[in-house]
Amino acid sequence: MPKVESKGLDAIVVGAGFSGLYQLHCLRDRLGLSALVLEAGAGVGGTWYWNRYPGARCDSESHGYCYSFSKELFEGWEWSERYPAQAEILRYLNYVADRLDLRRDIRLDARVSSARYDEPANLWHVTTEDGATFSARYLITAVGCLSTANIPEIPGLASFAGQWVHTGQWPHEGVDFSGKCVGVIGTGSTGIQAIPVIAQTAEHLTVFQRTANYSVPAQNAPLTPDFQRYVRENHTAIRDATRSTGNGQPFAIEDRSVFDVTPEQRQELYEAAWQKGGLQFRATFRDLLMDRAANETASDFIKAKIRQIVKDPATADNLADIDHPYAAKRPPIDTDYFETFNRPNVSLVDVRATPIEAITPSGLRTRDGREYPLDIIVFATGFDAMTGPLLRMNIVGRDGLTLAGAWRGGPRNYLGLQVAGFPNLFTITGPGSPSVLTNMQVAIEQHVEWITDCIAHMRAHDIARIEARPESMDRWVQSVNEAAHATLLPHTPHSWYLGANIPGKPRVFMPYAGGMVRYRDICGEIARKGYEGFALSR
Ligand code: N01
Repeated sequence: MPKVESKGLDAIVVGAGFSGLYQLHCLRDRLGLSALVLEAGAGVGGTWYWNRYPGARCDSESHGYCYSFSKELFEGWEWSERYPAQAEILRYLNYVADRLDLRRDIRLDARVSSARYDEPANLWHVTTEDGATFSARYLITAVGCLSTANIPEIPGLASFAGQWVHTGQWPHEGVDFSGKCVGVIGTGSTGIQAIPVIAQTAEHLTVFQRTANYSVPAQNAPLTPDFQRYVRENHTAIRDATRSTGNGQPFAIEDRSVFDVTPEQRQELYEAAWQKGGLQFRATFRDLLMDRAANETASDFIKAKIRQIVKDPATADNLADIDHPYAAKRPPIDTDYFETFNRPNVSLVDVRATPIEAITPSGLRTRDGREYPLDIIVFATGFDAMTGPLLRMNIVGRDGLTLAGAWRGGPRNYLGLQVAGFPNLFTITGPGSPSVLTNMQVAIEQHVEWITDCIAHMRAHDIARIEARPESMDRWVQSVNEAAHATLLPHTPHSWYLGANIPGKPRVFMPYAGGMVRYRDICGEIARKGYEGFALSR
């Protein structure tokens, strides 16, 4: 018989990363509700708890990648680098958990295995893998968008005699690459961060690249005392900046077209952006993601850089043979990624031309019959993004409707926050919200605050249930599609934004591409109109 751990809760929050910690604080300390966080890991931190691979760091700048809701919290922490590394972000989240005294309402090692809505009782019953059950009026998922590892089904993996690891499930004790032949599969943001670091200690590193990728130098560096002081003294200005830009970053996209300047000026602007580094490269012109010809100027600039940096012409050709517009997939930023291919211990294999056929006891074989002896295989193969973490919780709503059934043709919801048939279930940064197309931190705060205000409204007006109306979902799905199709984003056939990295996953552009400012306005307006488009009942 499953143990009933708790019946008297107001809310259950799933996940203790950036979203779950803030949601717990809002529900418990602002609304005075009883709330419990169920977290699969043995510690808080979410993404930053799991992704401990070498080179893991944030690609948003540190002063914009932290909570902004509390001046005290903001001023009580000092970042050391422009882009904080995983260990520093994890320390930061532990600092937050302690400062807000959150741990007493977080249950660790508690992976949710099912969640079922009980209509007569108007409760969610949640079960964890160890068989414990919990019940609450509200169920809020704070499971992140990129937390379900994608380990491709390559024949023979079970026979591999060496060690294999996925970057999103990195062993806490680390992996020793010294003296080892290592293979990294995948050249997304993760592979691009990990490859240069692994190459420093591996005997030999073979990179298996299926899709060549753009990358711009991060130009990471320790923060100067002057900048640290500026951050300490400018909490409000930084918060306002991140809340006023479409991408939630503390920098704005320049209001000029690629074609407002001469080719020479454009080259100078790109060169300056390259030297400055980071995601700001994308902000050089306003039309880079809107217009293919505009985008080609940035793509060509980066491809030329790759050819300048990489000395072996065949390797340079392979790395620069990029088949999609710049930033139409999530644009990585790096430290010495292309330079790493000049090392004598690093080689590149094009697995689009010769796909991986099998993993053997001693390594990996490609379709041309070549064998690559390996001691360690690193899967930098990404995630079943956005829907994966939600679907694996086996959520069942009203009348036995499963979330998997409701989303058979792809995710459908209202504002990325609610699904018809699942009353009082809220999905922080769910598909259909800006999330991964923006600075996650800003998207998370907006969602948590909206959900908190919504629950406060329900309690103040004696409303027992809130649920998206089906017709609101239809309209919102259409808005999400229109926003995506106004950009170049849906035109990359192998993008995880479309679910294309997972065999059999419906091809639906998942995040909302209309920008954070517009999205915040829409959500605010809907709330002001008494939660228009939602069904509220007593
Ligand atoms: O995953 P990805 P990721 N055989 O899906 C390849 C965030 N992030 O972990 O493109 C061979 O982007 C796949 O090839 P293809 C960020 O939002 C943030 O790198 O599908 N190759 C691709 O090259 C990012 O976008 C930070 O053809 C296979 C790679 O594996 C998101 O996480 C840092 C394969 C997967 O790339 C995901 O990035 C890191 C197969 N069977 C990540 N299957 C920050 O800095 C897949 N691939 C905050």
